[in-house]
Amino acid sequence: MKKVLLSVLLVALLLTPMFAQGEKEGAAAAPKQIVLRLADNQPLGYPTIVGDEEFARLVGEYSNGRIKVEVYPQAQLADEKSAIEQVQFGGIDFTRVSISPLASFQPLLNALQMPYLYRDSAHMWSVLNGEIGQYFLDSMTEKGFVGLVYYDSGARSFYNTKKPIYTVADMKGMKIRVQESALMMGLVQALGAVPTPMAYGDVYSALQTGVIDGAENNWPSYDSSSHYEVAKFLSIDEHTRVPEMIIASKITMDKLSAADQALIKKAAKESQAVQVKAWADYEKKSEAKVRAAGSKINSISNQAEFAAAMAPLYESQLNAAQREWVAKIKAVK
Ligand code: GTR
Repeated sequence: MKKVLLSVLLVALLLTPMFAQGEKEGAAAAPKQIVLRLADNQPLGYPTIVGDEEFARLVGEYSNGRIKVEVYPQAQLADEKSAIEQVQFGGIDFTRVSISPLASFQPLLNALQMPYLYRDSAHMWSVLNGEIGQYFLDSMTEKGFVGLVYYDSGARSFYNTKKPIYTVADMKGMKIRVQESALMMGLVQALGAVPTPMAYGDVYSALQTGVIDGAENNWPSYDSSSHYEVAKFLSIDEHTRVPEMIIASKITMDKLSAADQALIKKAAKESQAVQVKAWADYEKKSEAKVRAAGSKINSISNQAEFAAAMAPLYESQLNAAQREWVAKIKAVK
């Protein structure tokens, strides 16, 4: 009996390392988790963040939790321009940005954000979600990015600390903050005002201390940045619809399998519906909030006057190829 027990023990002892070995091999074969970072300069709850989070959720779902996208809001990783630079050299995997600063990296994009280009939001979405939009997403590859999806960003108007703007003459000499974009500088100059390019996060104090007189943005940003607290005059001229985009680093994407690249692209495209819905809701809430807070809001007297003042930008800021794209965009029904 003793002998039998001893041999059982011996066999068990001999087998133990094999099992251990087997377990280890099993663990090594399990798919490794991939963690990717996404930078956004807007705060939690803002519609672009709602979109980013939906994108992250879908990537998690389609990869069965194998790929995790971490969303970093409020410029925690970098301000908008540096986030784009870091995505270009692979330091950050994704960023959601306005195409204004992105056009410094891919100038073709200016054709998508010219003043008074789109008849309305429906026209813009037909362009962006059609062949033209896809061409521009694909054009990001030659600059080291992968263009994934467009997000809504409404229309931009001017606001300032001094007075309501009714006519182009009212803009004369006003110091207006713009995004880091040659086109936006030109646009403000075309109105006789003085453009000051500046990172988004610095605008509040620049308005407060009088370094600038005003800025321009959409309803949700005017609200969430608290600019409405210091720049009480909002004059609705809706000079541009500037789409936003999630871009991926080409360096990151090239390291992934074709299947993983495809699921990331699919997740990004599908997140758009949630972002657009969040945009519409937030826009209404922001308008109600800033009105209740005492912002003085007016419409400019004549949009055609503003459009005429900005019309020369279609010559001075665009090359022949971009002008051809503008013609194609205008022809979209
Ligand atoms: C917002 C946009 C930001 C940033 C900002 C700005 O509408 O969502 O990404 O571009 O405008 O004016 O800097």
